[in-house]
Amino acid sequence: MWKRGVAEERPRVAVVMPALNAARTLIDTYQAIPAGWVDEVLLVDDNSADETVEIARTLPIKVIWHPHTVGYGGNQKTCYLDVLQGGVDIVVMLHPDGQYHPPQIPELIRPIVEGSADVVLGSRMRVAGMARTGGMPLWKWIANRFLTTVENLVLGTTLTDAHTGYRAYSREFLLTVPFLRNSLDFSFDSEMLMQAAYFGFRIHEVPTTSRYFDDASSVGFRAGAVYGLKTLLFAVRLVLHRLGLWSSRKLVPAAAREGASPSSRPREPAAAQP
Ligand SMILES: Nc1nc2c(ncn2[C@@H]2O[C@H](COP(=O)(O)OP(=O)(O)OP(=O)(O)O)[C@@H](O)[C@H]2O)c(=O)[nH]1
Ligand SMILES: [Mg+2]
Repeated sequence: MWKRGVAEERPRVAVVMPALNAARTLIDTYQAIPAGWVDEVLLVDDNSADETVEIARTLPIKVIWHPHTVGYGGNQKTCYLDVLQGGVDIVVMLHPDGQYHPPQIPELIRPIVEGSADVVLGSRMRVAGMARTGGMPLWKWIANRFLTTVENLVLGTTLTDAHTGYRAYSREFLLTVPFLRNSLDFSFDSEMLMQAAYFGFRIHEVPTTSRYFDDASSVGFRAGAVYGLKTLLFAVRLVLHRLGLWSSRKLVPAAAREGASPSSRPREPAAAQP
């Protein structure tokens, strides 16, 4: 597999970190990114109340700050816009809160580098018991299993963890999915995944570990319930769109433009899944 300096022709890889109040965990997260696998690192700060921006500026990474808070989804919009325009081929979304394990980045990007996937999810459920061992609260585990099952039924997929925050996306995927139309909040991630399946992109899962501790988890029961409900509502919207009853602009693929690879073409939505 490609590693920096090993081959001339290699994809350009960016790690993007959507941050809110990540000052305590940022440096450790950054330092755990494996040397040689990543060409650029971007942190977008969503108007943190702590020293996230000041600390990020001590690192050899690009920092963008929002003048006002927009939310986790809005933050990712800035992340993807910026790296796409810089010519990136593969984007890894890494939470700067230390929840995920940066040394697993090579495994996460491998299916895209090898041309067998467009979207790769770091699954905490691929290995039985791994999520709970990492400290995932029982209610989050149950909610995740339930939502992932519903999404599999709607999308015709066989995912084990549709709600991981550890993901890699290809340039073609990011140029096709109209992500700027997505939600500003945490349901952005659910929408990205459902769009990926609906547009017929190849989704792979690789097992990844996660840790739960105070600084790595801000989603309480209330925010989690809103997230779950919005995820279900988007699944319903997708079904209605597919049936031609209520179209959604989020499910209309964008025409790939400047910077797209020659293979990047707007895709036909996938046929109704069995
Ligand atoms: N822009 C933005 N980023 C956020 C917000 N909340 C959290 N983040 C960042 O997004 C990452 C994920 O936030 P978490 O609260 O851990 O959410 P999660 O990982 O999806 O959920 P749990 O860890 O299971 O609670 C963190 O690295 C935060 O820095 C927000 O409201 N706006
Ligand atoms: Mg977290």
